[in-house]
Amino acid sequence: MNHVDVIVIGLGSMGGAAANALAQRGHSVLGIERFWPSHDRGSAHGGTRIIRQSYFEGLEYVPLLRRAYAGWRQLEEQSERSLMTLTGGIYIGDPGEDTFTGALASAQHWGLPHDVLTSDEISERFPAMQPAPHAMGLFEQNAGFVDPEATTAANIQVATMHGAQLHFGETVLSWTATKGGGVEVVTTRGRYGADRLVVAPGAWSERLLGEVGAPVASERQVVYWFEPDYSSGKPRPSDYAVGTQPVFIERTDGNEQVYGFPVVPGQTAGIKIGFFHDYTPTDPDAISRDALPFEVAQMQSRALDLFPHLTGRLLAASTCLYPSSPDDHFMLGLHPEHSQVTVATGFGGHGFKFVPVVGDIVADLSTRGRTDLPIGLFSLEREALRR
Ligand code: PYC
Repeated sequence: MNHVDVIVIGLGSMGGAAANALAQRGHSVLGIERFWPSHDRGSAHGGTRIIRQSYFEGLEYVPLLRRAYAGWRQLEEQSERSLMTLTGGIYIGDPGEDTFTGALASAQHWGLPHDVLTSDEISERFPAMQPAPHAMGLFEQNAGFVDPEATTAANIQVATMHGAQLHFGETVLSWTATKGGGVEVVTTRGRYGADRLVVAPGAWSERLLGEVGAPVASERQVVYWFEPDYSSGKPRPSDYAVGTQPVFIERTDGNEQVYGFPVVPGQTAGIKIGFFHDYTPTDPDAISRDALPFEVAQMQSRALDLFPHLTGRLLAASTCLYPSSPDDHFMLGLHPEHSQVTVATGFGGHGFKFVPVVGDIVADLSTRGRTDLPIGLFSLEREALRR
C-alpha cells in the first residue's frame, strides 16, 4: 500500500491550496479528486470570485484576509499566472443593514481605507448603477476579483512542482483512522495509507464527514450574465467594465442579498450577478445545472433594479454548489475524535477569497496540530454546528 505523510481528499479550491502548502513544506502528499483539474462541478469556476477586506460577515475575518492577499500575490509569482484583479468593491444596503454597516464596522475597526457614499454619489461615481434612493454604500479600492479556475490550476501546478502526487478522476469511498494513529483511505482505484489526512471535499462533505456530524448543506447557486444596453451611449461601455464598475454586494428593501462583477475582458460581456443564498440543500450528484425560467426572471428583475440600463437579455448562466454551514462560518479544525485528521469545509459562497490562507492553516493544523492564525470562529465544536 502506498504510504505518504499526508493524504488530501478533494483538490478543488481548499484541498488544492492545502496540497500545495504541505508539499512546499517538504511533506510527501497524495491528493485525490473525483473530477478533473479546475473542474466546474463545485464552486471554483465561472471566471471570477469576489475578494474584499471590509468584511461585513465579521471582524474576525480581516486578519485572515490580509494574510490571504499576500498569499494571492505569492501564488501569482510562483505559478506565473495573473490571479487577482483589484477593481474596487461597493457594499450597498439600507442605512441600518448589515451589508453596509458590517462592512463599515470592519473598515473602521481595522483602519481599512474606504469611502462612505450616498445613493446619488454611487451613481455619479459608478454610472451603470442606480441603487435605491435611501441606500448607503461603502466603497473600498482594495477589493476586486480572483480567477477561480486559474487559482486551482496554480495550486495544482505548484504542488506538483514540489513533488505532490495528485490523482484525478478517482473517488474516495471511505477513510478510517488506524490504531497506530494514521489513516487509511479507500478509493475507486485503490487503498492508501498516511500519517495524516485532510478532508476538503466541498459540497460532498456530508458523505465523508458524517461521523463528525458535519451539517454541511450542498447549496445550489446559479450566477447569471446580463447584457448592458449601449444603444443610448449612456452609460458608456467603459462604465460597466473593470476600471470603472467595481464588484458589488447589495441588499436593500428586504430583498435577497445579491453580489456581482463588472464586465471582464475576455469573459462573457455582461454584468455577472447572483444571489448569496439559495437555502435549498441539494444532492450534489443529482443537481440540476440549468437555470430555470422562473429563476432567470427573478434574477433579471433584481439586476434591472440595480442596473436599469441593462437590456435584460441573459447572455449566460452557470451553476455552483456551495458547501454551506448553518451559521455561514467556515468549518476548519482538527477532527474532534481523530487528531490526525484536519477538516476544511463549510466555506459557502464566501470562502474562495481565503484560499491561500486556508492552505497555510490546514498545513499548520495537519503538521503541528495547531496554528497561530485566528480560527476560533471556525471551530468544529461550536454550538451552531450541533445538530
Ligand atoms: O463575495 O464573499 C463573496 C461572495 C459570497 C457569495 C458569492 N460571493
